[in-house]
Amino acid sequence: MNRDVRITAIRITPVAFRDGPLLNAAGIHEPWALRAIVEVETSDGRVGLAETYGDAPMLAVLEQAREHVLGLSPFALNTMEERLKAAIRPAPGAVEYTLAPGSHAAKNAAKAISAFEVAMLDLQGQAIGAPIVDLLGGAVRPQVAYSAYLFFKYAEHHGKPYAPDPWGEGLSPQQIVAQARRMVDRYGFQSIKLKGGVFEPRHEIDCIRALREAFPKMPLRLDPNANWSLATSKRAAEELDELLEYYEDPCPGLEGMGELARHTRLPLATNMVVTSFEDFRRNVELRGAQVILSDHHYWGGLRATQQLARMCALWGLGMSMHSNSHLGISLMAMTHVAAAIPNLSYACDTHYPWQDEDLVRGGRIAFEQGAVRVPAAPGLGVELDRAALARLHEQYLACGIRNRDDLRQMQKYDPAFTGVSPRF
Ligand code: GKR
Ligand code: MG
Repeated sequence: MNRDVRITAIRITPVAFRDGPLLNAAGIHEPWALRAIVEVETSDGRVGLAETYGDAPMLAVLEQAREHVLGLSPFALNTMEERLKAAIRPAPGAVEYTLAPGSHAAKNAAKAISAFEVAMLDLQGQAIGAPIVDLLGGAVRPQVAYSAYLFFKYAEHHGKPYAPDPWGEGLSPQQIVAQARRMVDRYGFQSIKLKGGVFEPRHEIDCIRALREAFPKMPLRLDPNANWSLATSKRAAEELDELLEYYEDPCPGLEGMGELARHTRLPLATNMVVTSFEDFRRNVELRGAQVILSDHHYWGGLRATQQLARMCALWGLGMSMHSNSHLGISLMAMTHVAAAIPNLSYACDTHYPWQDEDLVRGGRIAFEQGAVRVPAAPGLGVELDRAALARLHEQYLACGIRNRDDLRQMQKYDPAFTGVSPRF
C-alpha cells in the first residue's frame, strides 16, 4: 500500500436480526437484536469492516468519532486511539456495567476505538495480503474453540405472532439437556455454559447436575450475572464445587467476588467486575476473579485484548472471552485475536448459534468440532453481502427497537417484574 493512502469515507449501518426469547437476570431478549456495521473506505478503494453494538447511544458515539478518523492512514492506530480518547468522554454518571453494553457509557471511547481498530486492521491486512492474526503476531492455534452457550428460554416471543424458533422451550433440566444436545450435535462444542440468574438457584443447580449426568466429561460453567447475593453464592458453591470448571459472576462487585473466592475452590470468572485496567488492578489486590473474560468490543480492540492477555499471564490469571448477540464480522474478529493469545485457557463464549441470519458473503460461518478455523485470507477474511446488509438494515428501520431493553420486554409477560438485582 502506498504510504499516502488515507481514510476517505466511513459508513455506519445499524442492523437488526432475529433473536430468541432468551432469559437472563435483567429480563428477556427482545425479538430483534441490534448491531452496527462499520465500513471504513480508503483513497485506494479498499473497504475495512467492523461490527459493534447498534444501540442508539453507540451510534451517536460512532458518529462523534467519524471526523477524528477521516483523513488518517489505516496504519495510524495510535493516532486514532489518542484522538478518540481525547474526543470521547464518558457520559457523567455513566453506568459501569449493564447487560446491554451499547449503553455501557463508561466505555464509549474504548468501544469506538475497538470498532475503528478492527476496520483499520482489516484494511492493513488487505493491503499487505495477510490475515489480521498475522498483524497480531501470528496464530498460536489453527482454530479457536467456542463453548455451547445455553439459555433458559420461552418457546415464543410475546405479542404479535413471531415464528417460533427451532430450539423450543428451555426451562426444565430435561429441556436444558435437550438444548445442549442440539447445540453439541450441530456444532460439536466441547464445553457448555448455562446463563443463570433467572430462576431459584436450586433449579439452576439441578440443571447443571442434569448436564453433568448427560455429558459426564464436558467442562461446565454457570453465569448468574451477579443475580445471587454473596450468601447465596457461597451456599451454592458448596454444591457447584464439584460440577463446574468455573463459576462466572455469581454475586455483585469486586469485593463480593474477593470474599467469595475465599470460600470456594472454584475459579471465579468475570465479564462484569473487571472491565478496565483499573478494575484489573483492584481485582489482583482482592484476589477475586481468577479468569478474566475479555471482549474486544469494549476493552478497546484486538491489541488491547492482547495487552489484557499479557496482564493475565503476568498475574497467573486464566483468560477466556465474553459475548453478546452478534453476527459473523464480530465472530471473525474474536477468532483472529483469540488465535493470537497463547494463554487463552478456556473455550470462548459466543451467541452466534442463536442467530440464523448473517451478512457476510458466502453465508454463516461454520463451526468444526466446536471451533472456528482462523482464516488465511487477507484482513478479517470476510466480505459484506450487500443484499443481506440492506435486508438487515430494513429490519432495523422496521423493528422500532433502538435500545436493548430486556427489562421492559419481560414486563410484557409479567408486569410486576422489577429486574431488581441480586434477586436470589
Ligand atoms: O445475552 O442475555 C445475554 C447475556 O446475558 C449477555 O447480555 C451478557 O453480557 O453474555 C453475557 C455474559 O456472559 O454476562
Ligand atoms: Mg458473563
